[in-house]
Amino acid sequence: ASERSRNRTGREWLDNPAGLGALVPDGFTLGVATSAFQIEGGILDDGREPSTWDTFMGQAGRIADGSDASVATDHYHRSAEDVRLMRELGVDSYRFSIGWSRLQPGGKGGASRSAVAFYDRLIDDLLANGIRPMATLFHWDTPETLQHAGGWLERDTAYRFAEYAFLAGEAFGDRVESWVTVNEPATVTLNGYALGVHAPGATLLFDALPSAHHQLLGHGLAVGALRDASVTGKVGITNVHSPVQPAGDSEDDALAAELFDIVHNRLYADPVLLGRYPQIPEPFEHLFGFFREIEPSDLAAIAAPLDFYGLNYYMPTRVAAGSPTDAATPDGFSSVASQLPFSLEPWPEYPVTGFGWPVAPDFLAVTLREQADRYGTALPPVVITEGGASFPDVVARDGSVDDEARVLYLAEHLAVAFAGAPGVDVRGYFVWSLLDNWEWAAGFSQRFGLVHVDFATQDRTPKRSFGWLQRLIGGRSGG
Ligand code: PSG
Repeated sequence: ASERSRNRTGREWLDNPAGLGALVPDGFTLGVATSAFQIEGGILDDGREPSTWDTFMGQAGRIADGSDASVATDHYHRSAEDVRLMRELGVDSYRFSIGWSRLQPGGKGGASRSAVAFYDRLIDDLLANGIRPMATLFHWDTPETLQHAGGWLERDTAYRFAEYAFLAGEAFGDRVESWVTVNEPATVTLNGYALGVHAPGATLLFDALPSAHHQLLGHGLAVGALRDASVTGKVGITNVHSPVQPAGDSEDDALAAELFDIVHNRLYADPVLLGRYPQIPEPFEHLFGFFREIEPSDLAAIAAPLDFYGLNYYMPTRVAAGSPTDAATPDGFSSVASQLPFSLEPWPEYPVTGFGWPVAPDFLAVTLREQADRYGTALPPVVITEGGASFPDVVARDGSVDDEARVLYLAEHLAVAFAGAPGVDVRGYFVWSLLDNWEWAAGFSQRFGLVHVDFATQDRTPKRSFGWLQRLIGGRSGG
């Protein structure tokens, strides 16, 4: 083992998952997560129309391995097999997303009957197998027709999104246990509109901020639309949180870290939970001019009461003042990243994933405490809606996939999730992901699954982590 991966606390659970299972709090939900565009394929089937990612993945140089998601894991034709895998795994819940341009092709009009039939079958199959459905409405697949009109830079997209949410609520609201309106608006704004490494590929830097506000407004209006559709399930949002640490002791590093914390974390959590945008430090105020255009009633809509707060945690971020010298971001090369007023620094003290992301379970505890400190009683019960890691897994000649590094990752993060933090009611953890899938700009080059997928044959092979989690779930007190 390398210097930085010695003494991993997860080692004590490697051969004793049931021992960790005994620490699962009563009522805690263990689940797995996926998203439509990353797994479904069938992008031209049954009247589905293109999303921004259909367009983006077809442009030269956008996807690391030159792949596209037209087949992905072929889940659109293999959902029954994938539900069987989840039943075998023993999870309580499955978080999937509804494809916007599949349910409502073109982003307008009524629901597609074949799409309703597909998600009906999936939901009914889950329920028949004792797995509670959690549905995400927007996991980045904006209908391309709406993008032609400006996409999330335009206020109108928020209203279109609420109409789509109502359709989904009407169709599935009697059976979905939990609804996530928007997944990671921060990533769409930063990667999609500011840096151009995700769809729609815009490089607007701070001029991307209206896309944040309009996604949040879409979230708030969608909460209302779901309630209007009389859904029986709980309603929440999912934000990705990365706790921020200044690289050094200087005043400039502290200020740069504060700015990054705002654009990555607070800009999305404060309005939802507190009904206001964060205070911007004076040197950066000029970058946030869009605030002056915000209608006051928007914030009331955005702060609609939630039944839970979805939190994705992957890693902390270390921030230094000054522009990055190369323009690589965690999600690819950006031509404009070198114009940012901060740079992201490495974490040499932690082991890293296939993406080079630090494996830092202690910072999951930090981010949970941060939510309690910042939001106090305004923080609803928290569901960790994603956590996981990519590694270059291979199927050995005997058919096994030994992803010990993923087992360690999960053991260490689950232990933190089970322990929780004062002032935070942690209700669940969803592993990203059930299957190796199409990892956005990384294509098929990063594998996050508990189940290995051979993308040529679509053969699914449960990895060591799958068997490990299965034994953890089986070893739960009362489970
Ligand atoms: C975004 C931001 C961070 C990590 C992952 C994402 N971060 O700041 O630590 S993307 C997120 C997404 C899902 C991806 C998965 C892995 O919701 O679709 O496949 O995580 O990248």
